[in-house]
Amino acid sequence: MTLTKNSEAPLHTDLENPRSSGHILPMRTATVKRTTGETDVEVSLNLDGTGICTAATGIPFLDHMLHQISSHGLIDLEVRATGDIEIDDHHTNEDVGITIGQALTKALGDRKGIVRFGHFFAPLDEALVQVTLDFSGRPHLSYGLEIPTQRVGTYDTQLVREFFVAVVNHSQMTLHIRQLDGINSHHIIEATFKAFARAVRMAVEIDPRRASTIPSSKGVL
Ligand SMILES: [Mn+2]
Repeated sequence: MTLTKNSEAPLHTDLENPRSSGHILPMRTATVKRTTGETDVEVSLNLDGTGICTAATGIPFLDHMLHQISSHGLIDLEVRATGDIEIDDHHTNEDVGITIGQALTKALGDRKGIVRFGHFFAPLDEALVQVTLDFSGRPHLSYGLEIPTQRVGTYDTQLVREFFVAVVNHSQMTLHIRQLDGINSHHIIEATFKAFARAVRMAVEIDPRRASTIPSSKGVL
């Protein structure tokens, strides 16, 4: 469940790590707790992490996907949720998405210095999914997945869209998801989360040429 990696990692020099070149930047972390009549969710994340993940939402397939976000996004992510899964997974799935979106917003702060845009094509065997995103301040989702089965394990595949709607609305992200190929539902969804993770990683990187300005011609995101 929890992966740690550190002891063998080489030390970065100042030249290799833009976050340590010139000025010292704090780790971009956030913790958000959200409680409703339906769910209780706590998310902690570190955008400058190494992919350490604990995911315990009560929805095994969602946990598997959260591990993709962490591992491929190099985001340390801890998600704990209890919800009314005796009804179905809908509320818990959505509220995990909302809380992750809020944690992203909190960790990014004023979004100074970030690359802002991110994109990635992820293959997983026969599946190929493209994710393009922009931490624009304007929530928008274009969702182009055609998942062929109603369920993967016990997970309702309609909830993939619900998860990303929640993340988009609460991180104020513009997100386009395109499925270029794929037959197997598990592969299509997992390729989506991998592509999303890599696109987020690209977008939240600090651009050393941008220094600490806000990446918008309007001066605000
Ligand atoms: Mn898998």
